[in-house]
Amino acid sequence: MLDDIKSVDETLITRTIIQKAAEDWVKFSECDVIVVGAGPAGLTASIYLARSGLKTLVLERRLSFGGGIGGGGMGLHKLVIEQPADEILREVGCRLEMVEDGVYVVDTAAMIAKLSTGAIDSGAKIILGITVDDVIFRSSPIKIFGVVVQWTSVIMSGLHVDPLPIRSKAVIDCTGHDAEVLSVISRKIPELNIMIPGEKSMWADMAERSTVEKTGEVCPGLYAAGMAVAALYQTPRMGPLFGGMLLSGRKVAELLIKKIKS
Ligand code: 48F
Repeated sequence: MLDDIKSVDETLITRTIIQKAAEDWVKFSECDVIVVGAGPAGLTASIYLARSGLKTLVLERRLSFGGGIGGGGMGLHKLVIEQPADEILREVGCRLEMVEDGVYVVDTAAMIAKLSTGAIDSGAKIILGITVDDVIFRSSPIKIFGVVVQWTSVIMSGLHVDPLPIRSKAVIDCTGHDAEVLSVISRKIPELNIMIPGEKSMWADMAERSTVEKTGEVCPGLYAAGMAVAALYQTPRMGPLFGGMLLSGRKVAELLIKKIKS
């Protein structure tokens, strides 16, 4: 049995990783949509964007998927989903248990696995360990043309290493409560007059509806989905009720598919 294990030259490992990673970076140095953050909103958006044939790159700061899904409700491994968001999870084969009519509970691990598999199977490229640090912009009229990225490990080290730009037709801020891309432009492009007041206190029903309603374009080339929307418009939080995150991700994808493909 041990004789069956293929021997692999160490330098082949190195050459393969460097060459194949470089091929991805070159291929995605220009793409249709950059999704910043692989939480529920970002993963859902990327499923529909990539499925429609748009070249979709998801950049995630951590070395794992799912954003806030894994934390469930106060660390318990369950989340609540309300209709019609259940249809998004059913599409990717995620098991749901009905709690009452139109209300479901889901295992956090299953939701992370199925949404991320759905995004990858649809053709989205997800790269982990990358932090979006800034945007590319042009003035008169102001438009966002992509993002500036850095290894998360470099940012954590505190070393001064210049980042690299990636161009895209659109960028979606799916970075959650801190709305990180929007925060950067609020500081660095003051002419946009964008402020990030942060979300309001909890009101689950209102939060779900307003997050989905206000999901969309913030300025030319830049969109917001998920909790970044609540942080931008100071709408309420909803806690571990996640239907709005999925519907927000699907809505931003539909808006962009229409815009880019028309
Ligand atoms: O926080 P997160 O899950 O955002 P979301 O998709 O969903 C919010 C819910 O999880 C929950 C909630 C709903 O009731 O309140 O909090 O809006 O996922 C955001 C992802 O973005 C990554 C971060 O690591 C997380 O995985 N992220 C944040 N900033 C950056 C980033 C950045 N600058 N560059 C790359 N990734």
